[in-house]
Amino acid sequence: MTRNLIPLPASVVESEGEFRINAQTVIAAYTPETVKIAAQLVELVRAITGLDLSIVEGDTTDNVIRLSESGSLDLGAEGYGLSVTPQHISIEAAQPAGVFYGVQTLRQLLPLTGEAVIGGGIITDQPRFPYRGAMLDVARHFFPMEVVKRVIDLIALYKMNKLHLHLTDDQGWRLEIFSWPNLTTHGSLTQVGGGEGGYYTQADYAELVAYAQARYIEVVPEIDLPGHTNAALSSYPDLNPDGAPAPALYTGTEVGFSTLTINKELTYTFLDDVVREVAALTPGDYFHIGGDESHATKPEDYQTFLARIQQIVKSHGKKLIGWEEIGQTELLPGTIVQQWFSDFSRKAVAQGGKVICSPASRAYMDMKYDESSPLGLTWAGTANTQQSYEWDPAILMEGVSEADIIGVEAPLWSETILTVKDIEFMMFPRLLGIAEIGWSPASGRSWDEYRLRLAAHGARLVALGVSFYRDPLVDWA
Ligand code: TNX
Repeated sequence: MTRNLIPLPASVVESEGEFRINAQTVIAAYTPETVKIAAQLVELVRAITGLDLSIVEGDTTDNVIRLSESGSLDLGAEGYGLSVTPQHISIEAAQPAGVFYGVQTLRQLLPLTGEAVIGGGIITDQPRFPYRGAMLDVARHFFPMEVVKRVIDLIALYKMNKLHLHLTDDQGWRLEIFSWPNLTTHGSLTQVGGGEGGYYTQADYAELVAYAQARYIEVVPEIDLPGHTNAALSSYPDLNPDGAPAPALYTGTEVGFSTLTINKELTYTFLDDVVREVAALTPGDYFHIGGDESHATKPEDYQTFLARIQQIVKSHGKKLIGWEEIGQTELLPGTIVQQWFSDFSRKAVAQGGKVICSPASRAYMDMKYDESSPLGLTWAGTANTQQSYEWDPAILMEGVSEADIIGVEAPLWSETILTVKDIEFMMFPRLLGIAEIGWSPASGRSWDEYRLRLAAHGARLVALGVSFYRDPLVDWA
């Protein structure tokens, strides 16, 4: 049954017999959500086998792929059971998300060519962590809608459920804000290296959110504050200290020079408007306020700022996420910090906070694989496929244990990333390892076993047209 699944399911028991998809096979689904997932499955099967399966809304017993939402399986909000016998394939889950993940597993069980035969067995699966994400920095270089959709398609296959979009930075503001239009009419006009930049209209962004939602992915918007704000400061002179001129747009890569004006009420009017508009576009729970590398903000101002922004985010009904630096301030209970380089997260945990793990030396998709990588940075070292796989969130920091951690995220900063091919080359295959760390049980995980599974899985990346890095540590089939 197992065909080198990534992420590895919690339990797989193989059995005799096999299911053969043929022209008479039907997909049975009973609820509006599972019918939508069934339609996605029809497309996948068509792409692989050329067969055009029909969907029946109701039961049938033979030659059927059954997708059912059932309360009887206690596998959490995202878990599923998948069984394969000669008569049927059955995917069962308490929630639609679980059905969706069962279908992602089924995709990987289908052979890439030839007859669509799937070996018998039972998979019982659920994720280790509820937050499994990737981040795309659309501020340093802007990426068009199709590129973001491609990233969504690819991360969904590996059961990731969050796409964090780094929407603003010194080099550009990438999301239309109706009440402050100059943020995009001016602030989006360039990017690192001086290219033309770009931005998403609110309609574009809503389309991305919906596209992600159909793949059970929540878009986590980040507005990076109070540093990393040159594009905003350049767009609105009044956001600068009184009398100070607005800075020019910035196309370099050095960071830590910009800050919002902390002791000015207009700053908070601005932020209330921005958070309100972004929150209104966000069906998910989270709002990321950045908070990293605010080297131009005085420490006492940083405290003041965090107190204000937490209230603003709360007033718009969202849960705040910030980069680990916010752990140095007084946090509201339930605040989430994103670890990247230090152990500031411990200070957040001591205040009742939770952690997303993105250790730069392991999980940053913009670190070079090794010195010879044509793209990427090395400030956190290099991270080959083994290094980005061989670590565990629960033993990352003293004083931060499994229960304090909501998950993992693989950020791709885009200072050196210009095209979709660049994105694919840096994310793949490392992202698969991060997805597995977020989903699969920690026990028994080993590089020696994973590298074989990954080697065989390479053909699937090829079939998907992914320009992945053929890391020489893996004996690609
Ligand atoms: C650090 S990680 C940053 C980003 C850069 C990145 C490059 C973090 C929270 N801040 O501004 O793009 O390094 O790797």
